[in-house]
This record gives sequence, C-alpha cells and structure tokens, in this order.
Amino acid sequence: MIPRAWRQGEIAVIGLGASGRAAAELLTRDGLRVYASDASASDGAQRAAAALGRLGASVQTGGHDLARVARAAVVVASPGVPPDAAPLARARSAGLPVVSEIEIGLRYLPEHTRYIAITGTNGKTTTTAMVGHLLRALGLTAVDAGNIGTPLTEIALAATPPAWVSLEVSSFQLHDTPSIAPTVGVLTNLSPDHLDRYPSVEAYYADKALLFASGSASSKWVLNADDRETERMVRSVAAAYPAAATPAGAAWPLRGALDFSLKHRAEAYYDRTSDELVVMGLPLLVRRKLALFGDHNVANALAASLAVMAADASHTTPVSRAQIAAGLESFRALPHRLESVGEVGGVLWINDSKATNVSSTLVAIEGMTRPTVLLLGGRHKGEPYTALAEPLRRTGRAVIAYGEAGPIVARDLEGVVPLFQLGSDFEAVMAKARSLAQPGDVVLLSPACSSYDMFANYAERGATFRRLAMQGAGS
Ligand code: UMA
Repeated sequence: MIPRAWRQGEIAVIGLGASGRAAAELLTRDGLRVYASDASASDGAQRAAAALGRLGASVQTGGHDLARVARAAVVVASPGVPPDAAPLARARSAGLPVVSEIEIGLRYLPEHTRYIAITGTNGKTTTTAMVGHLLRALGLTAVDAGNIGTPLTEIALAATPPAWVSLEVSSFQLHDTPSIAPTVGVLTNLSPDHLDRYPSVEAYYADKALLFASGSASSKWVLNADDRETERMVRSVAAAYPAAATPAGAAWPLRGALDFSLKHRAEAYYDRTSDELVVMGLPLLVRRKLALFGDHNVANALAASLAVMAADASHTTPVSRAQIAAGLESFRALPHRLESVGEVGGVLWINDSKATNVSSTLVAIEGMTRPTVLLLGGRHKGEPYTALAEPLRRTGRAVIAYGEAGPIVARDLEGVVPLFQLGSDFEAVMAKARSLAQPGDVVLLSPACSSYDMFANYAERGATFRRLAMQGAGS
C-alpha cells in the first residue's frame, strides 16, 4: 500500500522510459499528484510526457527541476538512472525516500498475486521466461515482468492482475526495492558486470544480495550449487540476518534454500549418466528434449522447474510434474540469446547480442563446436577481455574488435587468434566477418559490451545482425 505521506505530497518520477511511464501512469490513475521528468527530449520521452500529461500528470522533458524534486514526498527512480544522477543525488541530500518502479508495482499488486523473483548475472531473462512458461503450462494465469521488458506497474494496473508474476529483477532494480519478498527467489549465478555503473564488484553484489533482505520464514530460495560467489553471498546474507539462518551443519546456511547443479546431486540436477534432469528426487525430462543450446540452459531449466515446484506444494503432484516437463519441452530460446539466425553458404550465423558482459560471452564461446569468427565490441563496461583467450585458442577462427571498446579488446586479445580492429560501422564489421568465415564456420555476435555506442539497445543490435547476416541468403 502507498503511505499516506506519499498521497499528501507530490511524487517525482525520474525518467520517462518504459518504467517511468508505467509508474507515473499507475500513480496518476490512482489520483496521486505526479511530476514526471526526463533529462532527454527524445521523441520517446516527449510521447510519454504527452500521454501522461493527458492523464493529468505534470510533465517535463529535456531536464529535471531539481528544486521541485527536492520538495517531493517520494522519488521514483527508473533503473537506468544512476544513483549519482543529479535528481537522485538531490533527493537523497534532501532526505527523501527514493524507490524503484518495482517497489511501486509491488505495493499495488493485489494480495492474491504471488511472484517468483529471478536475479543473477546471466541467465535471468531466460529463466524468467521459463518460469512464466511453466506456470502457464500448469494452467495458471502468469505473466513475465520486470527487467525482461514489461514494467511491474503495468501489470499492477491491469483490470485483472494475474495469479502469478515471474519477475526478473536487475541489480539496479533491487537497489531501491525494500519491499521485495518473493514466494520464491532465484539467484542464477554471480560474476562481475556493470562496472561502468558500480565502483566495485562488491557494490554490484551488494545490490544483488538485497533479493534476500525482506524474506520471511516461508520464503524459498533457489540457488546455484556450482557457483562459488553465490555460496559466498548466501553465507554473508545468513550472517547478516540471523533469523533467516539454519542450524550449523545444514547444507546451506539460509532457511528455505534449495539448490541446482550440473555437477552433482542436488534438489535439481543433471544426471549425465542417464542424460536426465532430476528435480526433487525424480527424473523430470531427458535433456535432448530441451530445445535449447548449451549446458547453461540446462542450469536455467533446472532452476526454473525447481522454482515452480517450490512455489506451491500442488505443483509437485505427478500430473503437475508431467505438465512442467511438457512446458520445458515446448520452451524455445528467446531472441538475441544464442539465437541461430540461419546458415548461408555453409556458415552459421548466431545472434547472442544479449551477451553484454564477459562471462556471458565466455559461455557462448565455450559452447561453440565449429571454428568461430567472433564479433566483440561496443561500449566498454570495465571488465578485461583476457578471460576469453583460452576458449578462443580452441575454437576461434578470428576476432573482429569494433566500436568504442575495439582498442581495449585488441590490446587484451592481441596474438591469441587473428584479430581485426574496425571502427563503428556495423556493415563493415559484417562484411569483414563474411570475408573471414569459411564453409563450416560460425559467425558469432557475442559482444561482451553494451550496444549504446552504436545502437539504441541490444535488441536493435541483434536485429541489425540478423538482417545483414541474411542479406546473403538465397543470392
Ligand atoms: N534518464 C533521465 N535522467 C537521468 C538518466 C536517464 O531522465 O539522469 C532517462 C533517459 O533519458 C531515458 C530514461 O531515463 O528516457 C530511461 O530509463 P531506463 O534506462 O531505466 O529505461 P526503461 O525504458 O525504463 O527500461 C528499464 C530497464 N532498463 C535498464 O535497466 C537500463 C529495462 O531493462 C527493463 O526492461 C524496463 O525498465 C522494464 O522493467 C533493460 C536492461 O538493459 C532490458 N537492463 C539491464 C540488463 O539487463 O543488463 C539491467
């Protein structure tokens, strides 16, 4: 629920992207006074401002009125607005509460709507989509929301909110969401990311740990038993919240913890001998029935099925297990995540534009079984690329280093495989890839960088790759 103090004052919504627009709409429709502003005067921001203005919100594009923000009752931050951005810094120095759009969404969700929250460095979007798909396979009303694309406030605004939400939460969103208390929380894995925004890896992990901060005695946590950083985090969380800790000697120091593993027996694990995914003590599905590429997707499938079964005891009956298995079988890879675009002249083009950090690109290269021309670059996010050298020595045909990060990529991977440094012309990058790839090769866009130096977002980058890759088809 919304505190009375927020109702009495003005609510400042910072950013008019998807989150800000949806949050401002929800609050305005509920009769609250809203001042929504965006630093940019882009077409998108102006369209959002016009729509909100018609609903009765006070709007501004091309800047924020900082004095007005400082007088607000509460400030709602869009996840992409860094905490040190002027309006948020001003709000904090004025002692105002700063909350995320997800926090607003959670406060408005009806009590009967339950949610499974998924975070982690990699695999969280696929796992979120799988969780939603499995809940629907069980015949439940469920929507996918949060970082995956649809703001939670948009779901909360719906005339009939669903029974379940599969909610992807990024570290940016967790930063200002004190109410998060999911029925099941999933942590897929942890590795360095977003070092362009955080001063250190520890600061990034600290935001991820907020997933656990408001858990209750009945919360369930799905954790990656193969990931050292996850284990370390769970230990520190249990130490910080003694009420949530288990007695000494338990497998995990946190109450309600369930684990998944690709390496050994766990509540959900992959049995390599029988080639089966085993969940809660029983075989669920033969791996080859999963239409997804790579071991990391087996891990995502284990995490998703475990989360759905942990969410409600009724999801573990034989009938439900069969529905979950069928759901896993019918799930298809999301666009831009190791998406096979097509084969032209014996060369397979794979779009992994969503790989915006080094660990994600590492998983992609490790999964390649054919000589690979790797497109690496974009806006540098602070991590070194040297970790890619070893798998590249095995399958790399060549690396094309491009965009703002090109010189750093070239410095880090010099001498590992043939490396070509290009500028920021993506058509030239694709032409070079075409000239280097031989029949039987793969051209892999797995850039380990964000796209913002050359594209609006990773989806536009992936779509451009797809279009240019297929230009040669049929000719
Ligand atoms: N802005 C200001 N003032 C500032 C800085 C920015 O007004 O000081 C404005 C920008 O001009 C822009 C708006 O803020 O108009 C953008 O806000 P935003 O970046 O939060 O974008 P949204 O459209 O609201 O999208 C966000 C998430 N984006 C980010 O976290 C960067 C989306 O995740 C998410 O799908 C959406 O909310 C709905 O929940 C995208 C993402 O890239 C996919 N996430 C990162 C990732 O997955 O790695 C975390």
